Amino acid sequence: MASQTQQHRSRVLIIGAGFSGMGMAIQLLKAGRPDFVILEKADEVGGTWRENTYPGCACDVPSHMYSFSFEPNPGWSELWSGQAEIFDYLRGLADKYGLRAKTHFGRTVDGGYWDEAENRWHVRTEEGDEYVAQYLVAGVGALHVPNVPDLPGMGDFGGVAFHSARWDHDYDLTGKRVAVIGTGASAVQFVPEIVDAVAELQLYQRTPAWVVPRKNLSIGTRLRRVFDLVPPVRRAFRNGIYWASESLAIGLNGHSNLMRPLEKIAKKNIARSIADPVLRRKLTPEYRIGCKRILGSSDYYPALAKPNVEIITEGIERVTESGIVAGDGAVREADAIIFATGFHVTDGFDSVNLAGVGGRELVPYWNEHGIQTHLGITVAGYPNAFFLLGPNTGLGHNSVVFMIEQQIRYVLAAMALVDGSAAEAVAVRPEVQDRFNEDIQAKLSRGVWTNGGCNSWYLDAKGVNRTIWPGFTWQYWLRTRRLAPSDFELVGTAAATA
Ligand code: N01
Repeated sequence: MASQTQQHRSRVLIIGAGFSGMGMAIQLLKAGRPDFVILEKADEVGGTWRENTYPGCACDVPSHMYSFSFEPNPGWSELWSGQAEIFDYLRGLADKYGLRAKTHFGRTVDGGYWDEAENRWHVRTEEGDEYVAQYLVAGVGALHVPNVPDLPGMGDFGGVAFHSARWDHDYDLTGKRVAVIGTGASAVQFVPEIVDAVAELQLYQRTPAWVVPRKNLSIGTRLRRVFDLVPPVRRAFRNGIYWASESLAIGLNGHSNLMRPLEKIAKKNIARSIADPVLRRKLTPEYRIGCKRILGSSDYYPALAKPNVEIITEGIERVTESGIVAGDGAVREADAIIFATGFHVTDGFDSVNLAGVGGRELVPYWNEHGIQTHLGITVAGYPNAFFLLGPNTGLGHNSVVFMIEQQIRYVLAAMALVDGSAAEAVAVRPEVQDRFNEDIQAKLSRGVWTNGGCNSWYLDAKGVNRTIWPGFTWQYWLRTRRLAPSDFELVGTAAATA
């Protein structure tokens, strides 16, 4: 129920209580800046790890790396932990730092504007509240608006249908004929989990994924004790994972021939499980590995080889009341349709449609001119507004939590710059932002994400890569390590015009 309209004021307003927002909140507390509010649309913290609960959901980045360096968890039970354990980690952080008391749950941000007279952000929520803050930090994530394709006839379907990020746990798949649409990271994880329960699994594949073998490793209690008691060992373990992951960036960044051995390994992964040469060909991608996210599973192809599985590559013509008609006219009855069709990536920013200086709205401007930021963190014309895991800071090879940490440090440095001046705000200079974008787009044009011969969510509708950081993560660390005051204009005092 909508609460009474209220105005809330704080120094900092954080949007989202996932990894980004919580990390920012913790570092604000550590920096002695407790005057902040977190807005969260749901009723619990955790972001993507609260929303994605499909069977087999796990992170494909090792947990010792996919966690905050300042909040290690020596107790991870597996190398690649499952959703429940990551969600527990995040909830534990909320408890430890008292973040729930600072979070306004059930608040969906509807947009906001920069008040140039007051030098404050005003943010509206769908529930009718208004939040006013000097600093705005958006940690909304890129992968949270489910993409459910508008298939002809979908409205007629009489069965159950849901998206992988909205898994219907009340619906028992046992003995059902289940159509799965999509073969990305989500499908590769849940298909092996449901295959034995369902009567039929009809897998609609538009483009095959590169899937390298990967068996999870459980971390035994003895090793966990060592990690707990001897932090340098845990740190060495984490560093090992970090540098091993970084080595992948050499191939992804333009030396794609270096990725050939990985393609061979992935092809062997198919060959080991799939005897039928026609099916093998269907499952073998024709684009370069790394162009789409590289997936890891030793269970996926064995699942596809089961007799109750059919892989349909002829596309989808329409949905009927009782099933799906494929592109070749074949009709398959289905009790349920599961969309593993990913997310509307750039729409994720719609919730932060901010009107900056001169009332310019960010989302229409980006739609017209393309998404541009400085370092994925700040945007010219939007004083004191910061993104965490913003455009062009996603990764195809390492932990985004590492990126978030660098961004948080940068945001704190921007706040310190304001504190050390007579100004109320800072805004990145347009020419600095332009230079940054020219530089990364030039680098991206050499990388496999842009010219690897595939279409992926890394690219926008015009084929421009607005998602991936083209480089090593240590290069990002280097670029964000120190904020250059000369990159920013001071806003809100005589100093701004001096
Ligand atoms: O989504 P995706 P996802 N008709 O966009 C197909 C992270 N993640 O949820 O390739 C038919 O990758 C689409 O086909 P095509 C990770 O960053 C991480 O699986 O576009 N098919 C594709 O096969 C990941 O990259 C983890 O031709 C349609 C699939 O649906 C990101 O989230 C786990 C279609 C979508 O794949 C997204 O992964 C899960 C249509 N109209 C997610 N539209 C781990 O850490 C789309 N498709 C392990």
